[in-house]
This record gives sequence, structure tokens and C-alpha cells, in this order.
Amino acid sequence: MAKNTSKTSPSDNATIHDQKLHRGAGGELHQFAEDGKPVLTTAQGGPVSDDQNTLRVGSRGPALIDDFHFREKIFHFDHERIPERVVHARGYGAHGYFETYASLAAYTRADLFQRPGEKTPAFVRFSTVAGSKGSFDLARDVRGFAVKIYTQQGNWDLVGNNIPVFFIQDAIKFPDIIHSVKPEPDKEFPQAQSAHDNFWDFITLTPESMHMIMWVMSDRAIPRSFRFMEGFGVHTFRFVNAADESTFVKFHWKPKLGLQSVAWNEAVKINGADPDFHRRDLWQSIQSGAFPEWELCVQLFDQDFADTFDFDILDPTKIIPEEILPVKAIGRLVLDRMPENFFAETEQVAFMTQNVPPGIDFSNDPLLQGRNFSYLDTQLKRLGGPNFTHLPINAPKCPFHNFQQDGHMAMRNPVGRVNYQPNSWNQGPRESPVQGYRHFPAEEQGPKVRLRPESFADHYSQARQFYISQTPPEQRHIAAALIFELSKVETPVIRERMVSHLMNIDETLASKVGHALGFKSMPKPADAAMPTRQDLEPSPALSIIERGPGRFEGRKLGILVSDGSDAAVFKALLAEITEQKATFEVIAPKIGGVTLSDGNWIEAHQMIDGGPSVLYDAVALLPSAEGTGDLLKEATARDFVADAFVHCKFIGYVETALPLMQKAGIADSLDEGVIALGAAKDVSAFIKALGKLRVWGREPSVKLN
Ligand code: HDE
Repeated sequence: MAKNTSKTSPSDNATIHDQKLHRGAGGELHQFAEDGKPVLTTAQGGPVSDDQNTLRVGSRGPALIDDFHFREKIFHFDHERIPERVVHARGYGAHGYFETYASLAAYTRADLFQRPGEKTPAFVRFSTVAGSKGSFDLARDVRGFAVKIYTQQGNWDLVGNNIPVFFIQDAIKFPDIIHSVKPEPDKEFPQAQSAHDNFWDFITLTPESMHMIMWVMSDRAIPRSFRFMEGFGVHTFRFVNAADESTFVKFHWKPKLGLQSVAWNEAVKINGADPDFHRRDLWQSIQSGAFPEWELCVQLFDQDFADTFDFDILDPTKIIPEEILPVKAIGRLVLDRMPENFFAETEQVAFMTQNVPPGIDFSNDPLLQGRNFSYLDTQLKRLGGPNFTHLPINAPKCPFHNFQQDGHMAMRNPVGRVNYQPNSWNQGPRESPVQGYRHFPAEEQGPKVRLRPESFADHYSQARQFYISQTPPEQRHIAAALIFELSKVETPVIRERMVSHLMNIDETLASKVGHALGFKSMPKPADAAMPTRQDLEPSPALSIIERGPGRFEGRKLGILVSDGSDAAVFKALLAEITEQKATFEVIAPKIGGVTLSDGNWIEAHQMIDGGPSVLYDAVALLPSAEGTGDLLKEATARDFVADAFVHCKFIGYVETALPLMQKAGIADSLDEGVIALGAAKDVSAFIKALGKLRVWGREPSVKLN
């Protein structure tokens, strides 16, 4: 037989004689190759002799169909993909726990809310909505914030978003809004973008979307990290206590590290520099032991409040401002473990709004009710059969018993004779009117109609309230986002239609946008079913900047160094950063690192081309005089400095870096955010200033927007 020249595995010359056979305690046969590694097997368990070459006639002859190993290997590979989620395809998950603060027995009989300090396992999946699974993280988009809590009374899925309202009031419009934002069907682009005609066409023909549009055009849609964003259950739910009394509830997740977003110009560049920016951030923080945390807060209210509140509490395009109905923290969610396998856990996790334990119930929000009906279909389609609850990530962690059986991939199968009830054999589980789920016995009556309630008709007042609740930089960002998005709309009438809606929200905003789009004259305000209320007070709770952390914890400093960088300043920076529970990366001309002024070598995390300043919350420029001379010639080094300045970041610098700052065009416009690190003692002042995160006062002068 011809000598085999294409083998590459270390077991090249292994023969059956080289293998060691061991029998396990249960009599199972463990086979080890010569190097001590287990023998590769087929899925059927058969040992494989050659994984490098298909079976063929002679070394150059045709392949043979009796190569069952090849057939099985390729067959399995060909089926590795399951359909991606039709929405929220790109996502990233983590495990953790929910900890209850105090008993909520007065409001709900849900078991997880009864005992202070009790921890319940949880899994969270964050996502973008529009892009496909391989799209980039920093699309302008809503973020999904889906939480599965494995309670002792079954799984509770709170499938929320990072924005507390939605585009539409009725689930029947969901395919339309989603079709409109997804790539246009003939071109199959744009990917993960709302800046195109179909989206804005649908939006401008759907005034109920205006409140949500203001949120999506705000910085909420470009979060800096999953760790720095809020989550919302969106709909009104019910808590139901042991006496079957109902209290309405809205759920909010509040991040411990405060809110933070990036600038749009930054988002665009991050997508190029690191399309996995949010994933990497979550991975790195959990792996390093900095576990992200949110408080679960509730707004609780009764029917009287619902009857007197300005808007219909069933309308998912409305919020209840926190200033009117304060939130109460009832527990915390901590994420402390990454999945071992992305596919098994994050990709196969199946969230369903209808998963609620006894004590949590639904309101008649028509969007929620449509969702309760819809999510089961999506799981069947994606996971391929009715047994998706057998997957470990979806299985309850409490005892469970039922007579469901068979179906594709059944992993749990009934044992014994009885698979029905009632039965005379005194076997199997029984229903329990006391412990089982009891729906709140709401009384309902009325004609069967397809009708939107009149109480849902005000589409502009809360859009306006959101806008006037923003700080000036945030208002500028909303205007800039609208201008950018509409500039990508090719059909002028759609642009005009949007500005006519803005006229009902805020005339100054409308004229700013109209002017920037080059309108010769302003359109008339859109016809409105109800006039915009001018009396709603601003709600500071809606501003990200107002809700900033005031500290640098959990943020990342980028430190630009070269050979000969001042070792004392570098060490002082590291000490302060660690003290703040923040992180840092060293960016150097070469990935191999640099030698500091004291002769010590330090490793680089990034080479300058791979570590642009958009990846950091603030930067420190520490190159030596000689290092600066070299960096001056590098476009990426100049961009590093110029971008940090334009993105309104804090910049610390040593004097030797000044020529680089000069070359980047910032040396003549230094402001309070550009801080000299003359000596190690200046470092404290610099790090303290970082808590403000950005120098928004700089923004108008750099014309970021
Ligand atoms: Fe979803 N949504 N949705 N949705 N949704 C899905 O379920 C749907 C809505 C949300 O990380 C799908 O498993 C309908 C609002 C999140 O796996 C699908 C309607 C909110 C996730 C589906 C809505 C959400 C989904 C696709 C209109 C915020 C990701 C894959 C009535 C409160 C969950 C899947 C994850 C996923 C249907 C509206 C949040 C198709 C019909 C409003 C966070 O079933």
C-alpha cells in the first residue's frame, strides 16, 4: 500500500498496539491514543482511525460511499445552524442570580419574592433587534434585555428592552414594523440600520411610534455597555397576592454602575474597530470578577391610579414618569458566570413572555397579549420540536412533573404504565387548585370588535415630554440622529412627513432638522388625533447624563505609551485606576510592549493600529519625547488623540506628548477636560475628574453633532 503522506495528527504512526484500554467503574471502555488523549469517536461512539483523509480507491482514486465517518462528520457540520431569531438575532448572555430584598407577600404570592436574601438562579440575554446574528454591536437600535429567573414555581421570563415603550400599540403590526426596519427585500440591505426609506416610510405613516422614535434617536440606542443600560418590562403586569388581590406593576432594571452611552460618531468607528465591543465588554468584566449588577425596581399602582393617570396604562407607547410614581427597589440581579458554550446556552435559550409563576399575571395590554401568543411558535421553529424545555438552559430548576411525552429529541420520557390522569393506579402528578397557577379573575365584557381604544390616541405628548426632559447635549444628539437618519432617506416626501410629525413634538427641534435637511420651507404639522399637551412636566429620570455614575468604576482608561514613558506617572495611574475599580489597556507602537523610564518592561494590550481611542472611556498620553517623534508620523496615533478630543473625552497628558497633540490639532483648544500629568500627584486629580465621563461643554466647539 502507498505510504500515506498527508497525515498531520500527532498520532500519525499510532497503531492499535499503541493504545491503552481501560475499563471504567461501570464497565465502560475508555480508549486512549498513544499520547494519552482519548480516542476520537463518531457520534455513535465508534473509534476513528484517520480523521485527515476520506476513504478512497487508491491514493488518487474516487471516494467511497462506505466512508461512514466522513458522511457523519459532514452531515453534522451541514446542520450546525438553526434559524436565527427573526428579531433579536444578535445577542449575548450570562448566568447569575436574583436576590430578593424584602418580602412582597402583601402584593404577590410569587415564591421568589417571599424571603429576604434568597437567591434564585437567572440567565440574561442582551441583544440588538434589527441586525442578523453576525452584525455589529453598536447599531443604532433598541437593546433586548431578556431575563429568565428559574424560580421554585417554574421559570419566570421578563422579556424586556432597554427602552420602556414600543413602536406599536397592537401586536398585529409587529411583522410590519420589523419588515420595514430589516434589509429591504429586493436589495437585502441595509444591514442593522434604520437609516433607510422603508423604515422611515412605515414610521411616518404610524404616528403611534413617535414616542419610541424619540428614544431610538436618543443615545439610549447606542449604549456604551450592556452593563450601563436600564431594562424595562415595558407592559403593565399584575402582582397577585395569596388573597387573589391584584396590584398593577411596571418593572425596571437599574444598572448599579449608572447609565452611559457613546456618541454616534464614536459608535460608527467602534463598529469598525471592534464589532464585538459589547460582547467583549461583558465577557471581560465577568471573567475579571467585576460582576455587573442591576436593581429590579417596580412601580406599583391600583385601579384608582390607573383611572386617573394621564394615559391608558394598557398602552405600551406610554410610560408612567418616576416623578409621578416613584420606583421601589425589590431585589438585585448579579451576573457572575459566562456560558460554557454559546450555542447551547445563549443561542438555544427560549424566552417566552407567557412564562410567569403564580403571583405574576398579565394586563390587557394588546401588545403583551399578542406576545404571549407568539413566542411559542418561534421556539418551535428555531429549536425544532416541542421538547425545547428539555434543553438544560430552558429546563426549570424546580421539580416538575407532567404527562407530556415523545416528540422530536425527547430527553425525558415517562417511566412505567401511567401517562394520563385521572388514573386508578394512584400514580403520577395531580393538579392543585391551591398551589397551581390561578389567573386573576378579571371581569371582562364587551362586543367583539377590531378597535383601538380612544385612550390610546395621544401620540405626541409623551414624545415631547421625553425630548424636554433631556439635557442640551442629549437634545443635540437627538436632532443629529434624526438629521443623519433622514439624510439617508432617498424619498423627499418621507423626510417631510417626519418633520411634520416633529412639528407636533417640538417646533425648535423640527426646524433644526428641517433646516439641516435643506428644506426651503417648513411643512405643516401632521394631522393629530389629539393635540400635544404642553403641560407635562420634564422628567429628569429620563436623561442619561442626569443618571450618570459620578465615578469611573467599571470604565476603561487607554494609556498610550512608548519606550521611555515616565514610569512614575504610569504606576500612579495604575494604582488610582485599580483603586477606582476601573480597568485600563496599554496601547503601544508594538504589541511586544515597551521599556519604561525606570528600565522596567511592560506588556501592551494593543498595538496603536488596533487600539483606537474609541475603545476607551478616557485616555492618558504618556509617550516619551522620542516616542512622540515616532508617533507623529502615524495616522492612527494622530487619530487616537484627535478622536478622544472630538468625542469629548478626558485626556491626561505628559509634556512630552504635546507635539502629538499639536499635530492632532488639539493643542490650541485645551479645556478643563485636558489635564496635565506633570507629576504623579496630578494623577489623582485626573482620575477624580473622570467620574464625569465626558466634557460635554466641549461638544459645540468640536462640532461633534
Ligand atoms: Fe419580542 N420577539 N415580540 N418584543 N422580543 C422575540 O422570540 C414578538 C416585543 C423581545 O434574547 C422572538 O425567541 C412579537 C416587545 C426580546 O432570546 C419573537 C411582538 C418587546 C427578545 C418575538 C414582540 C420585545 C424578543 C424572536 C409584538 C420589549 C429576544 C426570537 C407583539 C418588551 C429574546 C424569540 C432573546 C424576541 C415576537 C414585541 C422584546 C419572534 C410578536 C414589545 C428582548 O417571538
